[in-house]
Amino acid sequence: MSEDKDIIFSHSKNSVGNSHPINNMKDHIMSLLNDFGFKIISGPEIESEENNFDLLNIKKSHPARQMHDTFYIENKSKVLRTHTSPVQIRGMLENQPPFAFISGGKVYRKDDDATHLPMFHQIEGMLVNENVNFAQLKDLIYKIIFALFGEKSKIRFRPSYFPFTEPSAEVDICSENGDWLEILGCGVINPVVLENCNIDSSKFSGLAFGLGIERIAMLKHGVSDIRHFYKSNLDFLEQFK
Ligand code: 2NL
Repeated sequence: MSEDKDIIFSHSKNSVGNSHPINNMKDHIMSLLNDFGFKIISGPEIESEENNFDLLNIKKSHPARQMHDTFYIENKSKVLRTHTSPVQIRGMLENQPPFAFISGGKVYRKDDDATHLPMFHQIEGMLVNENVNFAQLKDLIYKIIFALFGEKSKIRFRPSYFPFTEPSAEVDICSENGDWLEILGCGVINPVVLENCNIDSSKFSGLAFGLGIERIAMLKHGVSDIRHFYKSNLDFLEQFK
């Protein structure tokens, strides 16, 4: 009995645990956005298809909805959320603009390789007001990236497509060796999504962005395989103390 105790406590003599690098990065980004004026909201990881897809203008035929991309549960009546957007949908359904919300947490997709995992973390932000436009979105994204990666960051906006924003862009930053690395997606909220959430799109417009926390942590810490974060290897994890 006393021997077991020694074994159990042997490696915690001089240290208590520390928080995980992904949670640290999440807290860091969330508090930065909170300082910018975004209010933190949260929601469940088990979601309806309506909140996760339909209200976001993701059509029934969209490839993301297929069985090999999304975890369907409870007789296919529910999904494990594939992004944090359904939390933003709940925020829109429960509030009248103006508002600015962020949500962050675990999301689930049927992926598994060096840069994708079946569970990863996202942060999403959304702002709805009168006369919101793409120029304000660009300004906000610059401020976020400057705060995260420094004022000297070189940034590029690339046109992209998401069903829930129009226009949409993906944003890259230039690495030290000159490669462009994607770090977030963003856009002006599609008026269809606002109307789906009972917001008058003739009066209000919005902007939104989403980013993957593991991806940012990999870029910032120079980690090339996302799976390192989840192997519980203390030699790896203790580097981020
Ligand atoms: C990405 C792209 C994005 C959003 C997320 C959003 C949420 C609502 C309405 C409109 Cl409720 N948009 N979120 C918008 C654009 C991009 O994420 O690549 N994330 C990793």
